[in-house]
Amino acid sequence: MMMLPKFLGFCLFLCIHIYNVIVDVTVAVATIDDVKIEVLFTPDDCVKKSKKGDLMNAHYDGYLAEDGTQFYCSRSDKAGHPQWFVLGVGQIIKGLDIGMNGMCAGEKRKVTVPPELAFGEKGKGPVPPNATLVFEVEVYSVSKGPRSLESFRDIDLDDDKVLTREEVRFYFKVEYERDGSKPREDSFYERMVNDVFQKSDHDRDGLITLKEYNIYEHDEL
Ligand SMILES: [Ca+2]
Ligand SMILES: [Ca+2]
Repeated sequence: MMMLPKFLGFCLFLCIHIYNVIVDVTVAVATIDDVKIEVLFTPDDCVKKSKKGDLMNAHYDGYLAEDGTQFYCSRSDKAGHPQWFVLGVGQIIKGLDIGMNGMCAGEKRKVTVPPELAFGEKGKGPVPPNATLVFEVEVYSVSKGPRSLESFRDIDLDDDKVLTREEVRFYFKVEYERDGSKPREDSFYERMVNDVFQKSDHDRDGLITLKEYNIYEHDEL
């Protein structure tokens, strides 16, 4: 006679489980098409366009679509420096990973992102639950990002399978100036290096191993 409640309990567990799976599927429905992209400005020379894995430098302002409240401004964050990030690998919210694809240096866009591709039903900090967000982004530079095995080998000058700050800095400098961009002051590259080590040197020993570096490739292996 005790079988029935047990069975019901199991069924309940199963039903909740199935419900969760269905909810998960529902949440994942938002797609690339749900990100609205408006190009506000395109420079004359707009040949080299961003793609997944590229290292980008950009300013972005974030607003709530509902009432236009500004919730983020990179110009007032971190002493106003534009943000460095690798595109398409989850360092920025999904909607921006999608909405900032195909941009060139100098380009400005307005990107509208549904909550599913931003902070979802929970929200985060000043962003309330289920909020559609509008970002105004301005890209300063697009360069080959430090993520492929090929670029690891390029960066690892002494071929010892770990990257030092000096190796990463040298790589950025060469990559950045390769396209004829004018040389920048050391602090410019220092910030890039800091950012990369912040995101990749997980054990904080001042070196990036192949394993730490490959975090960018996890979805391509
Ligand atoms: Ca090395
Ligand atoms: Ca390390």
